[in-house]
This record gives sequence, structure tokens and C-alpha cells, in this order.
Amino acid sequence: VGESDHIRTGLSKEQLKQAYIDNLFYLLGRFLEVATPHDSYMAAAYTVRDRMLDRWIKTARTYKASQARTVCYLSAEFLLGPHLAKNLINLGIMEVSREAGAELGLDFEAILEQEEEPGLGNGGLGRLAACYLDSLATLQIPAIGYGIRYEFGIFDQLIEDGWQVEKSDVWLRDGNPWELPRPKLRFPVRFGGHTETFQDDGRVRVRWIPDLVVEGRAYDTPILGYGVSNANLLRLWSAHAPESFDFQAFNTGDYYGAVHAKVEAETISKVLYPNDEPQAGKELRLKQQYFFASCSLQDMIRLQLGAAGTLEGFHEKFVVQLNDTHPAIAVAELMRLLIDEHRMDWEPAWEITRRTFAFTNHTLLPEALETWTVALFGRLLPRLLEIVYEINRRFLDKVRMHFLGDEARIARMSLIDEGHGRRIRMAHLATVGSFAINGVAEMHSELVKSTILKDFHDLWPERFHNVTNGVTPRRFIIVSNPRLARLLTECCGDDGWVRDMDRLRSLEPLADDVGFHEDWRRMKTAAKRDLADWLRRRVGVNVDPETLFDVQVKRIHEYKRQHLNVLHIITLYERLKAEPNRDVAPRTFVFGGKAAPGYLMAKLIIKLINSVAEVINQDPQVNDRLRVVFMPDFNVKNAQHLYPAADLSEQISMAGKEASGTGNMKFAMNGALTIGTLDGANVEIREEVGDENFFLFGHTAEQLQRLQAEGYRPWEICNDRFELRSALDLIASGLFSHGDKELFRPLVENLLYQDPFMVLADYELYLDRQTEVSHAWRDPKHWNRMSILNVARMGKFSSDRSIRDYCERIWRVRPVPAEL
Ligand code: 26R
Repeated sequence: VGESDHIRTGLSKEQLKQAYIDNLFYLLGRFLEVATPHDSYMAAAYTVRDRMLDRWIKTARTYKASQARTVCYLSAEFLLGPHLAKNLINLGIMEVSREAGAELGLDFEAILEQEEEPGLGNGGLGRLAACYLDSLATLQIPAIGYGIRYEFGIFDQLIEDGWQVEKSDVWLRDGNPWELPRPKLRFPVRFGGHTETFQDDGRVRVRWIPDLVVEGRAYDTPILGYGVSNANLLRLWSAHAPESFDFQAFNTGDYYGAVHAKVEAETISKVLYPNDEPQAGKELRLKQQYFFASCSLQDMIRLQLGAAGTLEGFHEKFVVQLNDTHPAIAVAELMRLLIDEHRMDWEPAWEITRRTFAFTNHTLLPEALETWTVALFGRLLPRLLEIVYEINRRFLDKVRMHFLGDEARIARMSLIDEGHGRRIRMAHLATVGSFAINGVAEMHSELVKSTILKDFHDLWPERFHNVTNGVTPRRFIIVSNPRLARLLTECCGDDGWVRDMDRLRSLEPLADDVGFHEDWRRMKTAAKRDLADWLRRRVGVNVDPETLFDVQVKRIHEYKRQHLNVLHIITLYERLKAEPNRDVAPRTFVFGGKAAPGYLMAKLIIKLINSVAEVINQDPQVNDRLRVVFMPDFNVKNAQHLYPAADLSEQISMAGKEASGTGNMKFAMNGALTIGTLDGANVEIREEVGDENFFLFGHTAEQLQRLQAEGYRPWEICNDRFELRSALDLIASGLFSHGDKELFRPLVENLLYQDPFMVLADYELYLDRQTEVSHAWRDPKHWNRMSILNVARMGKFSSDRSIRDYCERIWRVRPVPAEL
């Protein structure tokens, strides 16, 4: 970059102003006086992107010269959230940009507000991938994120008459200034057809004759680290019909057929599957998975051949992390590429493959474990089915030798489930093809070893690890909660805590400091006022910032037990109605989260929350003490308003069901106290912050298991618990449904007669703990102390720590610093 390029790289206020005006004119054809807020956003984004590109190119050069191993994070989801604010923070130009904006007469906040977030994920798993990209860049690890450039991300949620209504997410409508199309970076991906064998140099080889070829085109987004010059790459694949596609060969000259083939190709990257639960066995989903796995591996092979000229040692140059089983087909695809396309023999190809992959499991819920019928798999990917069979044959031979004649075990471990109409078990494929397998919190990793992958743990105990999840303090403290960030920097003396969150321990001595308590209270109140304003403007509800803000935001799921929270609210309501002068801590309950569109019970829970809100918020007898708000369209952008303002974080899943949770971390590191079960990372959060600073409740996973084994009869619990019975009766009575007794019947009956997630079993323990929360709230000094100690002790849950764990225990990679 020469002297004259300062307009594209300079970070001074004057240079930023000049660059902004330039981009407004040359990229958007606009000038200051006529620019809309969206024009301003685009010009600002391009200005920031220029500065990132400079770093990106230099990083790429540095990585190339270093010949270091590259981490490839394969994920069907990346839930990034808005780029602009985070990039300004990571570039270190938030303040100077704000000033530059002011001098140009721009409304800075309005510009940030313009950005349409890329919602390319469902929830936890996709957001975790985004946090990891941030940490990888910040820790200067050579890494590429590989995924799908969905044209439509997770649906937008509207609430109409209390019900969830889905609207398609057209995030690309106004253009995406953060990505660079790479039209020359494209790879063919085959589907359907059949295979043939042929002789080649005296060897039998296989040729796959497909009936559809799709082209994957790369779109690159730079991911900048915090306070470093490293910028990594997120490469997303978009599906197209190949330019050179010989329509006639496949469609016998049929024009409509040819157009249909084009549409079929482009459908592959059209839309993100919103199901974060039931595995519907959708053909398109398998196509998506194979499509992006294949493009990504072809890209790595291209890079490897370009750098080394040989595929030998591929696994020393690349390590591929499989984010759940969604990209697990990559194990078979790498084998295919090595054997069929690069003419390797099975053994060396398998040696490379199993030393390349590592696999993270993110859920134990049986309904989310992916399997594909052999029929579908074979029809769509005939060559890959042959390879899966061969992997399985060789694997089962080993098992047979290890566990002489244990046929039951062999059937359990097979990649093919013969019991349910012959299905391929993707978790088994991922496990067999990986040198390391990990869960996402201590408790979850133990459950992985003792339940779903027990047989594999018996065989290869050394391959099993734990890497507890983490979240990035860049987005979840600095961007979301600038007041807290400022306070932390003041206390620590500098901003070193941003890259080393353990330094927040230096807050501990302030936990009893009266002056500091005053700062803490001011910060919290200001954040709560902001949220109250936002809720008034955006949701049309009034909430009182003086009340306890009790927040549960996450996907709506029975196992996460939003209905347990509702039962608590109804009980409080009944207590107040029975005893109007009763002294209760005034609370504002905030809910948010999307339900999978086909998950009727989850949708009914949303309706219940809104219905209860409607009644309680309109009841003058209680509405100065109880308020219930459902925040529509919970996404990263909206979430950022909540973390700073929450007093209490609800992490109340059925023990054993939440693999880790990450919202629990975001809240606690912003000073909310947690009410939670012994589940997922809650266990470790409590260990870190201290038992006395965490509201634990509920049965343990083992206790619940025992209860279930003894024959769990939820209706009997109701007979003994008057308030529980009464809360359920109130729902059933139609009070919350304008007299309609049918509306919530499925929910009430489910709880009474099935209660698969043991809501009723934990009800009383939950209520008792909530009573203690109310008492604690009455003592602000004590509450603030607990809040401060939570923030001081959350260092472990920075995603930087998680990524360091992956680097040391699994990937064996080191930082490669880039210089400007
Ligand atoms: C099979 C398919 C329909 C599907 C199932 C499940 C697609 C997506 C999912 C989402 C799951 C895997 C998920 O998001 N799991 C969450 O991962 C987080 C990050 O590790 C955890 O914090 C969280 O506990 C877990 O539920």
C-alpha cells in the first residue's frame, strides 16, 4: 500500500471523514446532503472494510510464508450479528469514528441501527461459531470459517395476537458491503446418478456419473481480531448452475428442464433450516451439507497443492473441526477426493483423513441426532454411500477384533443403524473419522462418554476431550455494554482484560467498596433505562427500571422450560391477588426467542407467555409489581440491548439436557445473577463465581433419571402442591384465553400426564429459590456485591480461553502474528 492509499487505510479522524465522503460518492453515487441513513451506513461500512482488507492481505501473506497449520472450522451456521460496531471496536476506531461522524453531521447511532444482521444460524451452535471466529482472529491463529451463504437466514419473528408468525429474512436485499464475491473461486459438486468401475494403471478405480452438477461460488468476509493486525477469512459457498453446464446432455434439449436444473442448483443455498430440533430427514438439508463440505475440502486441496504440490502431509497443514454432525459427510468426501480424484490408495487416504478431522458434539437430544436413510443417501450420493460402507466394513473388523464376538456391540457401533429402516448415523461417521471428539461443557462431555458415544469411548478413551464453550467479550461486553467496558478498563488500569478476562479478578477487592457500588448501580440503572426506552419504542410496553429485570431469552424449547418460568409468574400473580398488600419484590419478566415453525408446543408456549402478559399487565391490582414482556424477534442485534440490563438470568433447563448454554455466560459476565439448574456450563459458572453468588435449584440429572425410572407421575405432585395445581387450573380455566378452555389444554395435559422435561418435579424447588431471589433483591448492597463478583470471576468463559484449549489440546497450532 503506497502513500496515496492512506484514504483507504488511515485511521485518523480526517482520513476517516475523507474516506467516508469518497466512498459515498464513488461507491454509492451519493453526496452528504442527499444521503439516506442507509447510504451513510453503506459508506461507513466500505470505509471500515477498506481498512480490514489491508490487514487481511497482510495476514494472508504472513500465514502463507509461515507454512503454519490452518484451522478450518466447518459449520452449517454462523450467527455473526451486525458487523459494523464490532469491526470499529476491533479496529480500535469506535471513538474517533463517532467524532468523525459528528463533524460530518451524521447520527452515528442511526447508522449502526441500519445494519441488517446476517442471521445465518439458529441459536447456540451458530453463535458459538461466530464467537470462535472472533477469538481465532484475536489470538492470531491461522483459520478459515467455512459455511453456506444462505440467501435467507433464520426467519424474522412477528408476534400477531400473541402467536409467532414467521417472515422470510431478506438480509441481502440492500446489498452486503462486508463480503467479497470470488467469482473465480468455484468448485463443482455432484449429485445423483450412478458409479462405474474402470481399469487405471492396473488398478480398479471408480467413476461417478452424476445427474446434477452444482457449482459452489465463494463469498469471503474478513474477520478482524481485536487490537491485532490479523484478519481471518470466513468463506461461504453459494450454489449455482455451472456456466458450462451442458443442459442437453442431461435434459435431452428440453428448455424447461434446463431451467429447472438451474433452479434446483440454486435452491441448495436458498434458505437456512430453522429446525433446531426434529430431524425431518429433508433431502435438501443433506444436499446443503454435502455441498458445503465438498466445496470447502476442494478449496483446502487447492491451497495445499498450490503451496506444497502434493497431498502428502495434508493433515499437517489443515485441521478440520466439524461443528456437530452437519458437516460430517466431509469424512467420506475427503476420502472420495483423495481416492477418486487424486488417485490415492485407501490406506494412505484414510491415514490422512482420520488425522485431519476433529468433531464437536452439541446436543444429546435423541431427536437432534442426525441419521439419513440409506435409500436417500444412496440416491443422492451414490459414491459416498460406497465409501461409507467401506469405512464401516474396515471399522467393524477392528471392533470385532477388539471385543471378540460382541455382536450386540458391533450392531450398536455400526455406522448403519439396521433397526430403523437402515439409516446412516452421522455421529458415528464423525467419530470414526476424527482423531478428537469433544463435548461443550464438563458435564456434557461426561455424558457424551457415558451415553451416546459410550462404546466409542470404551474403544478409544484417549480421543475424548472436553472444551467448555465461551463467548467473546468484544461483542458481549464492549459492543453490548460500553458503560461496563469503560468501568472495567478504569478499574484494571487499561483494557488488557479484553484479551485476558482473568484480569477482571482485580475487581474482587471492590466488591465491598461503597464508592464502587455507586458506580455499579449508576451503570446498571442507565442500562435498564435504555432497555425500558427501547421496549417502549419497539414493543410498545412500559416497564419500570427500578424493578428486578428477570430475563429468559433463548430458543423456545420444552427442555429449556420457559413454561416453568410462566408457572412461577402465575403463582406470584395468584399470591398477589389473594393478598394484595403482600410484600413482593416488583419484577419485570422479559422473554424472547423463536420457536421452530413446526414445533407446535413451543408455539403454544409463546402464546401462553403473551396471554399471561396481557392479563397481568392490564390488572391494576398488580401491574406496579408484575410486568411480563415478550420481546419479538430475538436475534443478536436485539439481544445486545438485554445483557447489560438484566438483573436475573434464567437458566432453568432440565438437568442433563442443555449441552452447555452460552446465554448463561453472556448474562453473568454483564453482572446478572443466575437462577439455574445443575446443567451444562451452569455447573462451571457456579464453580467459578461461587455457590453463594448463584441461585441453584432443582433435581440433579441422576435424581431425575431415578425419578423417571421409578415411574414419574406428575399429576401426583399436583395433589400435594396447592399452588401448582392452582396455577395449572388457572391456565385451564380460560382466564388467559378469553374464556377459551381448549386453547392451552394440550400444554396443561402434557404437563400433568407426561411432563417429559420434569417441570413439575422442579416447580417447588424453583419457587423457593425465587423467593430467596426476591429477598436478596431487597438488600442492594448484597446484590451488588454478588453482581460484581460474578463479573470478576467469569474470565473462564471468554471464548479466547475456549480457543486456547482447542489450540493446545486438539489442533496443536500456535499464533502467527501479522504485522501492518
Ligand atoms: C439436526 C438438525 C435439525 C439440528 C439439530 C440441532 C440443527 C441444529 C441443532 C442445534 C444444536 C446442535 C445446538 O445449537 N446446540 C446448542 O449448542 C450450543 C453451543 O455448543 C450449546 O451451548 C447449547 O447448549 C446447545 O443446545
